[in-house]
Amino acid sequence: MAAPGPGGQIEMNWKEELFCKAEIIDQALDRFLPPLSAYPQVVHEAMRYSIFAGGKRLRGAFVLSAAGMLGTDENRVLPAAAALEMIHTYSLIHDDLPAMDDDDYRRSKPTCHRVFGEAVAILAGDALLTKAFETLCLLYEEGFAANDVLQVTREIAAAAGSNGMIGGQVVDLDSEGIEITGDILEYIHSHKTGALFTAAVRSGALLAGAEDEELHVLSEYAAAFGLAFQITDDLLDLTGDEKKLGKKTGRDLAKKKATYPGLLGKEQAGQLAADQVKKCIMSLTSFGPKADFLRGAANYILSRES
Ligand code: GRG
Repeated sequence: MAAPGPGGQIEMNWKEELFCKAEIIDQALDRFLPPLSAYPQVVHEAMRYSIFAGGKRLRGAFVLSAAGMLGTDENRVLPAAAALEMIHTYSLIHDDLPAMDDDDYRRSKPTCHRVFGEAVAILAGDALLTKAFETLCLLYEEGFAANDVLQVTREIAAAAGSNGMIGGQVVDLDSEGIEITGDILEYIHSHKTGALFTAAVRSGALLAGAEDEELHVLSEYAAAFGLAFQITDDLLDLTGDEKKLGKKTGRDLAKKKATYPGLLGKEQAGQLAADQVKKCIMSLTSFGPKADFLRGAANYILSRES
């Protein structure tokens, strides 16, 4: 592991905690997904290839952390954490397709369609999305009330759909090569990236029986986190290391995509990301040390390299 950066020991501890959560989520994904040997094998191979290609598991970790900090056993919310990671991976598989971003590498590996062909990649993405909702039903078997399982399922579906991530992706594609306003750019980022982060913290919190005020605070945290995360994603596309990122850089410029560095310049975009991180930290004050994992996640954004 690299030497501690500006965040020092705190950042190291946060990374270790993320690593532990990611391992538990990976084990759950392995249990919930059909085995490689299940017929028809090719689609299960493609689903597993992309899901186990080395994602950071931030969205799943947010579910665990939000539930854990409100007193619920993190293991009980694993179906929601796994479901969010399945939806996230489906979105990456589809985003990489020739009809969208047309990328050859993702998570340091050839993209799903480069290995399995476009048709299987589309179907593997579809299968991950539908498997996510089948997996969410397992929350009921974990003893959560049907009403809460329904509410979480509804919020995750909305976050993934045309008023959430897909909406953001559509406006993003529509905006290629044209000048757009800051409001439209914010719509793209908050829907394409922010919606799943918001659904992740809210799902964990809802299952843990959070009060309305707690849900409100966590939604504010996730919105600021999503924006800061996406701004640094845009900055990394300009200045990041392809090896560490595991994908090609310079894609936004080549595709004439609207980005914060494009709209504001690199320095101001970096400042906006830093402001959002401060907002994240401020929003968590009422939770005290219980929210240290979420605080660590916000601090990590500014030093992230992948
Ligand atoms: C195709 C339905 C559909 C949606 C695509 C999420 C998305 C919408 C496109 C991905 C494009 C992109 C690079 C968005 C930036 C933010 C983002 C989602 C980055 C990747 O998330 P990480 O860094 O990925 O958490 P890992 O690999 O660690 O899981």
